[in-house]
Amino acid sequence: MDIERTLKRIRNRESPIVVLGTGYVGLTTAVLFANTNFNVTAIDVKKDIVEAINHGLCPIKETGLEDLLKLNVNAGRLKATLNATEALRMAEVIIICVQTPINKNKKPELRILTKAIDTAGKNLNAGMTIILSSTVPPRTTQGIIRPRLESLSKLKAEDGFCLAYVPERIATGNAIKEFIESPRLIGGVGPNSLKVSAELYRTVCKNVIETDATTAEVAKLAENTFRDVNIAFANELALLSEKLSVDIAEVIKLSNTHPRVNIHQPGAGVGGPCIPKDPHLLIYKAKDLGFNSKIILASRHINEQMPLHVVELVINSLRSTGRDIKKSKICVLGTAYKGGVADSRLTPSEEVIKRIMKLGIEIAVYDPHCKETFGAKAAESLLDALREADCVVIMTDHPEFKKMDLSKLKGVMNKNPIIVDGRRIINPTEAEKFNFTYIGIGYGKKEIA
Ligand code: SAJ
Repeated sequence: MDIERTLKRIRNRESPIVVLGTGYVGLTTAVLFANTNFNVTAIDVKKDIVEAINHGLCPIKETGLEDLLKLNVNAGRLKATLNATEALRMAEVIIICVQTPINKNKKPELRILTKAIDTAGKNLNAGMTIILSSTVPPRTTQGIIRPRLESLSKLKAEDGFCLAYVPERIATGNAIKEFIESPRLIGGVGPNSLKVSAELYRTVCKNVIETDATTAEVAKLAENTFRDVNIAFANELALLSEKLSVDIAEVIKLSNTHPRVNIHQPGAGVGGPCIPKDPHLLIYKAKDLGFNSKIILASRHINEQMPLHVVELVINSLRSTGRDIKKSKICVLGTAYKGGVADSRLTPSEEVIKRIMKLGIEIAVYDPHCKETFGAKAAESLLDALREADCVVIMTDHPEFKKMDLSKLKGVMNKNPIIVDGRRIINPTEAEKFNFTYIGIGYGKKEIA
């Protein structure tokens, strides 16, 4: 492989790029490489997504992405297709951005990835650069993907083609800025791959950090596992605060005044396509290597229990206000996994909604961003959801829920209404001023001084 020629073609934006997978990461990647003057083809298996992109429409909600997508489609730098083979024939760079979920046994489900690797491998020509951006268990790039590509293409990595693992860190709502400005890890399978893939990402990213593929895989998983463990600590502290009759919100605010303390936020659970799964990817196969996780799995367990704790708070609050559970009505606010997004993947709301329905309690669900209600009655509006409800359960910290007018809620809910605040976004004093029974995660009833 002529590395200098490859580098030159990248610098001149002459290398056609194919992005496999147009989900959240893939689409942001395709748009931003097109926006730096590469010719980019995005491949997906869904016709409606391909058609939307080619009409300048963005299939995902992300601030500023649709404008950039339209600009680059109209400029002829970006297009989408279902036909991978044709697009790959001309490609010099393939960036793989397919999802890598876990199955119900918490094991990685890599079939979608393997299919994408096989597509790339069967169309891999000498001189190509393959980038894996999907989150994978440690040693996947070197141990599974590299040999698979070499056997399918009859070429050797480093010599016939370059291969690198380049993890994504963007967070919804800030994707473009973070893609460009957040330090970018580049994990090459060898020096040639590292040099070429670092040069490729320097055309878009301001701060490129070079390492090897396996270190980059572990670093990416460690970032999200760090977050999961820290959220679990906040959740366990919240459960303790309820017993100690202190308010976790105040505890965290005060503890975090220490310059080197950053306790995260407790809540109704941890959802999304990444945080609940990445800790399992990180320790996957670790058992085979004689390693048994303690903190990582214990943290996952704590976070997975939080939705059950919310249901317990709901049931106890109905009982303690003298209600017949079977004759009560509950309103659940939020099915998206976090505030401001429409995505309900692995959302804690699912467990809460299904358990309430299983108890035979009437339930209405409302989310201004996400249409999913897991079989429960979908309310058309906030007030419609709250009408004649005995208890409102806040599961997602959407901005709309943070500024709810409690006097309006009081006006439509049943008398002696209850708020169960799963995201601690309502001020307890304010709620009690309107005679709500306020129950919050970690809100230990303070003893009268
Ligand atoms: N959550 C809490 N308490 C907190 C923070 C979050 O309960 O203090 C909950 C949220 O409500 C949500 C879940 O955790 O249900 C995940 O929230 P998140 O903000 O971590 O959301 P993600 O999954 O969209 O983004 C994470 C980010 N990783 C890190 O912040 C280390 C993002 O940078 C990654 O790109 C993304 O995972 C990913 O794709 O890996």
